[in-house]
Amino acid sequence: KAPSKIAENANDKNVFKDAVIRHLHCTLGTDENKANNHAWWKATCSAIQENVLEGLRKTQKTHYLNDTRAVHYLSAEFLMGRLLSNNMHNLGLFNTAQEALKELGVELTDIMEEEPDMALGNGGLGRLAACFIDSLATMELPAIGYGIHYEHGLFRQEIKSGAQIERPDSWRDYGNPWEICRPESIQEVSLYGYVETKYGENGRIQKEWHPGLTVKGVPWDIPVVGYQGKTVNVLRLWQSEASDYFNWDVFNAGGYVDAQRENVHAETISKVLYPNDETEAGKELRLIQQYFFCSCSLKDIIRRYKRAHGDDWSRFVEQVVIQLNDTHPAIAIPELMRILVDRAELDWEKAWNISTQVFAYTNHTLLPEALEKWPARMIEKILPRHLEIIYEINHRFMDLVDKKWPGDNEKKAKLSIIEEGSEKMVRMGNLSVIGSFAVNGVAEIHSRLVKQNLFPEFEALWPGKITNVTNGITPRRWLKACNPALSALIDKKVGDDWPLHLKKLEGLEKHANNKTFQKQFMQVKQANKQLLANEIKQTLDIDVDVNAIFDVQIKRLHEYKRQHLNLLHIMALYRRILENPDYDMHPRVFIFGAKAAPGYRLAKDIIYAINMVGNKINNDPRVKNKIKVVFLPNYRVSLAEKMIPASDVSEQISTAGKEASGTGNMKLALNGALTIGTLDGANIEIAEEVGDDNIFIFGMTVEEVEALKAKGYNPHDYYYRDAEIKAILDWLETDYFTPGKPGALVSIKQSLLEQGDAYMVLADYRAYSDAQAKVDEAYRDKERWAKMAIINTAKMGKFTSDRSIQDYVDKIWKLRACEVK
Ligand code: DL6
Repeated sequence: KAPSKIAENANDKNVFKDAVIRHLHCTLGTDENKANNHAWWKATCSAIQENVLEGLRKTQKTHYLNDTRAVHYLSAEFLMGRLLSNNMHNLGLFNTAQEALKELGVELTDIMEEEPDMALGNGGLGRLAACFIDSLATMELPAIGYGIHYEHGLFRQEIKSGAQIERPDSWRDYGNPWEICRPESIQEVSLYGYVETKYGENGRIQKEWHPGLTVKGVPWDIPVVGYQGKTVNVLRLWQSEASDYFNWDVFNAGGYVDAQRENVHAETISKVLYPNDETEAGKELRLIQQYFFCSCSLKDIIRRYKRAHGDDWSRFVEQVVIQLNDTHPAIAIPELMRILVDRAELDWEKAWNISTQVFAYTNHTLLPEALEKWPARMIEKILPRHLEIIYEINHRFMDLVDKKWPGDNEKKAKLSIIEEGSEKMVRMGNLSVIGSFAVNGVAEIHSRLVKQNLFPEFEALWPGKITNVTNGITPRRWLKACNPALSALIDKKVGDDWPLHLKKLEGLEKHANNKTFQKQFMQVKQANKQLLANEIKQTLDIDVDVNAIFDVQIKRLHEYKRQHLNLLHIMALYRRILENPDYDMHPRVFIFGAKAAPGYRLAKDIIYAINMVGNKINNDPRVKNKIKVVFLPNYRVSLAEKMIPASDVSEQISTAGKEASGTGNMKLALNGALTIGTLDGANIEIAEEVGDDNIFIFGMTVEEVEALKAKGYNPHDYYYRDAEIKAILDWLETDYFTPGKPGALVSIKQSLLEQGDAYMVLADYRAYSDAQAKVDEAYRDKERWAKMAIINTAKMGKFTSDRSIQDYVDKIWKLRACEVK
């Protein structure tokens, strides 16, 4: 008898129980008595996956039969986190699963903890990609995500004696029940070698690339289940392997050991995610990674196109749009040109015409150190034909620039893809703008700065090409799944379809003054705080009071994000308490989560400082628990899901003009945390939505930052003028927080004084401290705070990633939904 389908019996606990038991027996070869939590988790995933795969099959068939136009989202990072809870919620099976497992003596929340995070990304950029593919599936848009199947995702962070230690992340060691290997779709990728110039018929110059190495790209598919489970799209991640051909050749020649070495070389490509957020590494392997996944993905896209359209390229631009998630996949532009010109033998103009109607590029940062540039000689070594193509693209583009600004060599130098200097560099940002039909920033202010400061000449050349799509987050993961208690309360007030129509949350606004609702809302917050307090106790053995303000800063550690501004203020509060034991403040728990890039010295020093200062404060009886400082190690998606619902205050304190958008700001506000933030990134749009009374904005604006810089910023002015700043910075030089190790925290002071305080921490310090005093005052008025928190949740409708995706569809992709029956 065929087993019953869970999804067709969504409320039938027995069907669910049967499926889980069947997988315990038949997939895992164990039984109910022997199974541990890990086995139960895997069996539950496998039971769910049956339904997921059914949806996937139907979706793929429907898309094929309808010959749909699709978006191909190329991203070096997809920060997916865990999938079980999300998939159950999206399939509407969560409650049934929970009850069914309970009857089997298993706690769903316990087995969910068995799932390793898929941490195939660094931070905002990778998590955005994950939210976007959730929305694409939910909105029934034909889409495929393409990325890299890293064997090791972002490192696991341990804290030893206050300092960050990096450990490998081995997320697949015990298997991943969600992914499917597709050997039938393996692609070959070429590297190194040389280019031969030939003369074909009619004197046509032909280029033939003779590669020095060929590797295999093996696709692993992760199904992406849309909310309510109708469309199931795919995230296709490429894993590198030695090509069979090469291996056998060397092997037959007696070179067994050499063959193994080549194996290792090929497999290294997808071995590990580069852990640098917002810095361009310039390493050969990273360029190879980028090319590897772009080449595999393009070949896959073309294979699919050809299945329906043969060798007729005329409909390619109707069927295919490729979104480049930052410049990491920019090498796809010359790769498509190579395929069209060298392989398909199209004229350059025809090929360029196709190419420039297919690609669109998202910029995620203005930080100079994050704008990718590759040494031309490195590209020449790894991808000799691509460098020729890049030169040709540039040559033709320079002609265009000359037409627009005749004889203006300065313009040419600025716009050129090639940066001349002691070492010729290829600017991937310029290549991306030139090779795309649309370019977007990720928040209003960021897109404005992209136009005004980063690419003003491109804007003059192609007015309208640069546009804005403000980021968003999926409310399925970031409210429904991670905050079940608040979700249930919201359901009662505005109905249960807000996960699809987030603007419906506005219906909460009319209850913001209602005492009963305020109480219920804050009770949920309190309960979530208790869960986080338990986690803190278990992880760090620190007791925190849930009546204190939970003040949370969670994001990558970077000077521009200014975790050290937060730290200076914590030290100031501590000092005020030491000077005045009756110092009046509402108790606060400052909670941090942050990974530093392993080579980023100062970022690691800031983590160390937070831990050492925290350790001192947490154990000083004079503080009387008014302040606690908690650094939760190994910040990741699954930890964020516990921290965000429990937060009262959301720290979004970057230097204005530096944070492109931020998305943590949206997640925290959606869960009823109040933002203390600068007028930066999406904070500005959050402030517009919630109103000035429901957010704590402080500090310099972008214009003020620019003016101060132009005038000449001298951090010493603030150091000598503000006694508190001086005292705190001087404190860092002593061994007060690091007994026996004077100077262990001095690098922070040095960066803020001698090294010039690049992110103007001291200039914003006083405004920040004043804003924090307002937070303190507001929290003491319970009703006022509850009302503000409710309004924050109510006004987050704009920030659903469904809206972002709709903006991409309308402004850029011109896609149509395809209903899967
Ligand atoms: O757009 C997603 C995310 C933004 O929310 C952050 O503000 C921004 O810092 C981040 N950018 C990067 C840049 N990486 N590179 N290149 O992660 O993107």
